[in-house]
Amino acid sequence: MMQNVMTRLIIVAVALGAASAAWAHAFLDHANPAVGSSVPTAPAVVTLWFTQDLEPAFSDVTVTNQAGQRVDLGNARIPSDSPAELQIGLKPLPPGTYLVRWHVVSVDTHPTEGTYTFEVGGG
Ligand SMILES: [Cu+2]
Repeated sequence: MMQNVMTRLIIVAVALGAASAAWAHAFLDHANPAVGSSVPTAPAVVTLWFTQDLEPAFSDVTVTNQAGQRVDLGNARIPSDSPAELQIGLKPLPPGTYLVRWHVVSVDTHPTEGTYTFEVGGG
């Protein structure tokens, strides 16, 4: 009897472990401009690639300058042919450091968020 219960618990634990591995959260995989990078010319778009497909209604990204002002165009989008990708257009950026702040909900409904900076060089 007791052994039967233990066996069931082990089966449940293994199943949960497998499920969490299969449904990992959407973490930032890489970005362009890259995390912490310095780019010589101002990019027109910031693109983020995540480790899991995103829920468009609950996923957004903003880009601000050192004064905290928005420099993005407010047009965050997830390409229909690339559901783990999040893009946003940028205003013309003068040299400086910019903060990318993202918050997304993956298709498994788990929210994640993060920030990173990139620098546009002064030449
Ligand atoms: Cu998750």
